[in-house]
Amino acid sequence: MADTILILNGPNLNMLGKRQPDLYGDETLNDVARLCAEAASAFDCGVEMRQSNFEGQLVDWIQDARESAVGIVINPGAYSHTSIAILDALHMFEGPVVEVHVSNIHARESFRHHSYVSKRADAIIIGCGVQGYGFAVQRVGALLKK
Ligand code: CA2
Repeated sequence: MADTILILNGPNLNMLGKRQPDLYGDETLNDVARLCAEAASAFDCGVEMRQSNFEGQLVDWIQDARESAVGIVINPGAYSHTSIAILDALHMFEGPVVEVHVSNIHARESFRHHSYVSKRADAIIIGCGVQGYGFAVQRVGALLKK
């Protein structure tokens, strides 16, 4: 079975493509899943796409990834700016972790400028729209040296 990259999405990202297209674009999470699968196929990996509005669920999935995934691409949404629990879970994951933000968080409110997750991320992709997920998957591939 192909190695799996876990693509994790935090709160409200299920609304991608359905609201605020000026800020987040018009592509849905399903479109993002297709984009990521295409990027991962270039280095013989598959992807598993997940989204939750619940912090503990995201923590559980990150813990599970220790057994089931070779890398993680994560857009923690608003939990980026608040969640030490997600940071702690990512510290227990040994593979590459790439953080994605669809919007340019540094051009937005000051409370979005800091991300706890960035402390663990091997790379951070910000403000590239949903295309950033594809870049993130490519970077995971490079870090896996595939
Ligand atoms: O820019 C990003 O990707 C964010 O992680 C998105 C989060 C926000 O809290 C972060 O500061 C930056 C919000 C996700 C909300 O997603 C929506 C998508 C479409 C419509 C409404 C919300």
